[in-house]
Amino acid sequence: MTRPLQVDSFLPADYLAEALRADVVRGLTASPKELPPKWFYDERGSVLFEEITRLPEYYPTRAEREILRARATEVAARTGAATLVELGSGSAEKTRLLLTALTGPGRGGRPATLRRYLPVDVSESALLESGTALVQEYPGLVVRPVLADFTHQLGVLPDLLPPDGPRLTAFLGGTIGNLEPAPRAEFLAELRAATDPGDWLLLGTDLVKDPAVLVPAYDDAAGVTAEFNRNVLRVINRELRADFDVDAFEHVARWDTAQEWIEMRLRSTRAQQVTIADLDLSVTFGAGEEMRTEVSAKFRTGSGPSWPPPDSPSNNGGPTRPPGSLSPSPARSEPGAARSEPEGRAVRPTGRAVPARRAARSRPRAPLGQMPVGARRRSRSGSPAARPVGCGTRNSAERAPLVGEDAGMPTLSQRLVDRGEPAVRAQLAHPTVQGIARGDLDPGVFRVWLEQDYLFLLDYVRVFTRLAWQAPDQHLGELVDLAYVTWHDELSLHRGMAAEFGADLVGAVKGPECTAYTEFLLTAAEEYGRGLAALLPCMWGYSMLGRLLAEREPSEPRYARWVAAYADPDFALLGLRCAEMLDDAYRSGLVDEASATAAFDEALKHEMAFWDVRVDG
Ligand code: AVJ
Repeated sequence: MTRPLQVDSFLPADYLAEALRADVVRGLTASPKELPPKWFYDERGSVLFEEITRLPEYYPTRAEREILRARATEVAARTGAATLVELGSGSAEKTRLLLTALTGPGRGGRPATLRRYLPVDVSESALLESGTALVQEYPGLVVRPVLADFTHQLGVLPDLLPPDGPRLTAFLGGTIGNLEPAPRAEFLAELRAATDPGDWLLLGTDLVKDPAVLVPAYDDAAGVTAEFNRNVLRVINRELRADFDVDAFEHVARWDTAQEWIEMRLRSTRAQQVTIADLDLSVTFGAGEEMRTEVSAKFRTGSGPSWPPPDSPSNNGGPTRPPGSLSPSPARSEPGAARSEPEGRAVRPTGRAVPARRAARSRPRAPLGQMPVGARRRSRSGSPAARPVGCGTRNSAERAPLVGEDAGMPTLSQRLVDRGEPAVRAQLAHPTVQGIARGDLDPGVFRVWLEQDYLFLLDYVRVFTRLAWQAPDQHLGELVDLAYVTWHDELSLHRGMAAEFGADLVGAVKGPECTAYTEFLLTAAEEYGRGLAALLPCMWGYSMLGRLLAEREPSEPRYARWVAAYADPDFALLGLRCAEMLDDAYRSGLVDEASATAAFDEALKHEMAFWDVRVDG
């Protein structure tokens, strides 16, 4: 069981060293100067990138994980893949979502289809590390790591694959956005040549959206991306004995409206000369001279507007939706937002020396879709992500719609959310909410709220299960998951806080407000569509309230933690999932607008009243 992993290597011994030399000579003698992004990822760069994926501004990783999580089962069912090839597998963290779906029992207990997994990467250490873990986690799965540069060596793959069933090639993380149009076309042509009829491609890409969301994702407030950008200079200093003064370069991130890509650059803060000893090369930088280090292209779907519609006169306008809306304001940075991505422990950059091999880790990371805004439930394992492009599933921009389907027509959930926004804002005026914001709320009042909300949540979980019972097949898993996530994560939040506030969760008895709300919800949930509409005020409303409160930066630590939990983008994602199911239900005629609106409105009233909770008698 513990036989060592065999890595198939297709990289000539000095491949990476030679590639780095060639790229640096070419890039630094070009005008304007440029360096390819693949050299960011030595060990320190990889850690910095991991940190980027947890930044509040960097939505792509969370979005992609969320999508993968929601759709992996569907991908497994549609492709029936016998082999999963992953290009630029890196730590293969999100891959587990696919592996689990492809190896677990399928719908109706159909047998698992996946027999082997071929991660392809230029980092042997990354291949060994993740491969070894996967062998343990997925007994019976053949893991066959391939050390190769997928931008030039896709031709080696067909020989490694016995023709025993369809192959799924996954290229996630939005890494394809690093390729400019010409090399991108070449890469896709190579990929096509290495693909047989009946094979599948799962491509994760980020979509064009409001630059007010895009730019901060590449220019975060904490300066992590700036450090990541400058890291390429450290790599060259170390690997090629150069003398870049790293601190004399500033990070620049720009949205190129015409190309629809983000450009990262390093700007020389003064005139300076740099010597690269191993290349016998000396180059000068003028004061203010900029060198491009990365493009990250964003895409549009063929079938619908993402942001803004392709024929829109301007790419620079503000968000198209009002501030309370569910979708496009996504990553508007949420001050108190906790970075909860349970799968990634917080790792600090170590600055440890890096084995040369690792120097060029081409990781697939990233993006996809838009980060929603607005939900109450926390996701158990952060969120997955990637969007099948070749799979014929609807793609995220089409779903993203909460922004608006069919030429800008808002969806039902969007109409509801727009309509409900004032009522959520009105909650800010409630004395209890004010007390949370100011930090001087009587802990006794909060304790009662906590006990009541705990009792509320128990029934809330039952609402999800009641909806799951009626759900169309494609949403059954989603609703079971929402039930579980609420039961597991949110109730643990309450249990943790109960200890701090001396609340008695077990002995508490429902008060009238709580009873009225839960009775209403449980009744509404007897009808699938109505039930989903009734859930929205709680899921989306709490997320919005959390974000509004986070902006006020509550000072009392216990309240601040509570606020951060609800302001967390992961809660927002759960609300988005609920909204999508509602929209599906509406489209398929399971609910009409009038009854959804009535249920939504009534739930909103209960939300406000819930701030008055007290115990009977
Ligand atoms: C890993 C290339 C997809 O373009 O978003 C993150 C890299 N650069 N922040 C991206 C990146 C700056 C990332 N990719």
